[in-house]
Amino acid sequence: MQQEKYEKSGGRKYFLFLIYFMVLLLVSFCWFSIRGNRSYPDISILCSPQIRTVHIVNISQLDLLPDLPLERMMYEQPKALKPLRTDVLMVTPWLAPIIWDSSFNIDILNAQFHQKNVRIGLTVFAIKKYTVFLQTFVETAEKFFMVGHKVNYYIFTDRPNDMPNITLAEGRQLVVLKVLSYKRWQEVSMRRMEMIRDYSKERFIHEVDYLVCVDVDMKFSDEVGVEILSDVFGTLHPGYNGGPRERFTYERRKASTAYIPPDEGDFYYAGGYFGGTVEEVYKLTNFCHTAMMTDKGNNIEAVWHDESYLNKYFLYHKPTKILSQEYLWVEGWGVPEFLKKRRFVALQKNHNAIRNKRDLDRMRNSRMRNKFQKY
Ligand code: UD2
Repeated sequence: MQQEKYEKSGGRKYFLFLIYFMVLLLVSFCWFSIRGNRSYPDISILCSPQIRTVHIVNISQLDLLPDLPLERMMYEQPKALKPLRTDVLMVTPWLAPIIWDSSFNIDILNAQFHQKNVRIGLTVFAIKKYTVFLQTFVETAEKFFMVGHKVNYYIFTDRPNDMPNITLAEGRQLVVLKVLSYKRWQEVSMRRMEMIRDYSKERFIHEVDYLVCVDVDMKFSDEVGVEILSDVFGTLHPGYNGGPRERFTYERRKASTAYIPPDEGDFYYAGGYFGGTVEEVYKLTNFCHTAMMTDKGNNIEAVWHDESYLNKYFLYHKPTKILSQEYLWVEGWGVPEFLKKRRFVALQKNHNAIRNKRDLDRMRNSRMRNKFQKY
């Protein structure tokens, strides 16, 4: 009798286990089908709530695109045989535009970017004494940076209490990200790549469409708008107005991952101004940080730190847009004829006061006297 009871309950357990196993199999099938659907967006496999039936429905991502209203706009007609500027290079050999004043119509661009309802993240680091630059940076950005668009300021700092209180325009917000500081200023500058990479993955990808990554010891002095946005962009360094590539201060030691041979190179890009979609900025910063770490393991540091790795990246992953020196000039420098606007300028800073003493002594004795006087 007991034996029979035992066999009955054993059989029921076996039956329940079988049902459980089949349900698990069906759920896994649905899950992997839906995940797989990311790479084949035209097919969706949907499970009914009871998970008894599986329907195959054709939905294309293109069906979900919103209808955009067509709006009439009045502006000067572009002429195929009338170049907008003849004194500067307006497009690279890989067909990336170089952005100069008079080369674009901001009204057309604003209309396009407003339709996309973009949000732009502006990242800036103010570690240790560099917090003194924050007030001017944010105040001038409020006046000139992406006016009329949605902006998130991401301020990375080890001193959140030093953050000045600034009233922001509607649609703009300021996010303070508390991060570690490093002893050497070179390390502080280089580690920005790692932090931008990590925050891109964890946070920025969910919050903004584009990132613009700049130095803090700067001020905006004219309009910087959506004309700068593209998949991945870099900026011409103000110290080079078309010199030969072998004179660029790329990393020239073969032992470094940032090495560039003398017969390669397009432009010399500034470390203090790059950006693009969050995905592209993630790729760029990941490359630079990984390369730096490889060099660190081999006891070598590239000559211009993060800037050297950035130049290496842009050599083999060409930027889709390039900002001219209008977007990065130096306060107190003369203004050449080709420079119609100075939109973002590096402030003269007292290196002695802002960096620590030991590094300054080393700088005085090396060719690194002034970051912008590279040759
Ligand atoms: C150039 C580049 C910079 C970087 C550096 C590498 C430009 C405009 N600047 O600037 O991007 O590639 O060369 O040598 O192209 N910082 C702190 N606290 C510190 C030290 C640095 O917050 O103690 C941050 C801060 O945002 C600063 C940035 O790192 O703007 C770069 O440091 P820097 O401006 O002193 O470097 P610099 O002038 O040589």
